Amino acid sequence: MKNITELINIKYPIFQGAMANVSSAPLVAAVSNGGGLGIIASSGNDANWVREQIRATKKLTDKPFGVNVLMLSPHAKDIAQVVIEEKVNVVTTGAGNPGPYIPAWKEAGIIVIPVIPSAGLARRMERAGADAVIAEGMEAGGHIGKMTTMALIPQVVDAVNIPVIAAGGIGDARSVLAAFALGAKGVQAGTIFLAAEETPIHDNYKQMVIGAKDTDTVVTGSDKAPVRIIKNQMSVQYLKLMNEGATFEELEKLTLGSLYKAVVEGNKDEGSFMAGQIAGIVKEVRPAKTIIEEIFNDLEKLVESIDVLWKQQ
Ligand code: TUI
Repeated sequence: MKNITELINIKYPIFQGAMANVSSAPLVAAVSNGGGLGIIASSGNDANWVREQIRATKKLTDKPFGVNVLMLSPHAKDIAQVVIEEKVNVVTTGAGNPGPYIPAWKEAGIIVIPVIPSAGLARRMERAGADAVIAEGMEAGGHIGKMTTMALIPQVVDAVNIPVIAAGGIGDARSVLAAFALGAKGVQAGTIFLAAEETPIHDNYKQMVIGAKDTDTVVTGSDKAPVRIIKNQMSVQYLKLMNEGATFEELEKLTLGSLYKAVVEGNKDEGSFMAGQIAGIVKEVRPAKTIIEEIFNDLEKLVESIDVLWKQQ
């Protein structure tokens, strides 16, 4: 099995998770220039927007980068075509089954890496021709599955013969080493890049992440589409209404435009600040390259210290 850095031609086995309305050209290029794999989040944007972001990213980096196609999006089919036309290196997918698109992407020479929340879907993706899978635990921010990273990764690793990338709760060298111990060949991290210097979002969003402690995220949304966000006035109100049996429409009113309010307006009370449970370890705004290099510099020391600890048991 080829390792992930060779497969994609990147320096470090770390992907920047696609974050809706957050991971556009400036962050994506900074991560790829820093030795990881930057990934454009197409989220709900149309195919033209994605094409512009691909072209803008290419102006900022000559390194490989990816595009995430959200299966829930009404523009998924058009975006699936744009990534072929623009010769994107890597496509990741989220929130659904990309099976029907995989043959055309493979035909175009694209490396295809779906995000999956279970071993069953990982197996289906392997059969459909995926090059690797990203197994995402429910510690992650945004739309999540039901399994924890700790339980999900080894079961996905046992289920498939393609490389598994671990996502959900990845914050520093400790979680990267843990992911490798569980059998992952690489990691994907979103939350730690929210506070990257190059991330083009309102500073209040970065401060919300920096200010969050371990227990400060909550899961909103329906059972079918649970979404992890940082606790604030909006999330408290949302969960209160949900517990009182509010209708889908009433809840929808509260969340309408809430991601825009977070990312663009920095509205701390009404915004939907998607972030993972690892937000508590983010302490300052730093360049993406520094965030990546610190993880992989610390990794070697950590392996040695764990070896010593283990032998003392
Ligand atoms: O996609 C994500 N995270 C996201 S997408 C997003 S945009 C959004 N905003 C509000 C509501 C809903 C979406 C924000 N965060 N992560 C990857 C991920 N994929 N997590 C879970 C899944 C997933 C779920 C079901 C992947 C495949 C799947 O397949 C079901 C099936 O069998 O078809």
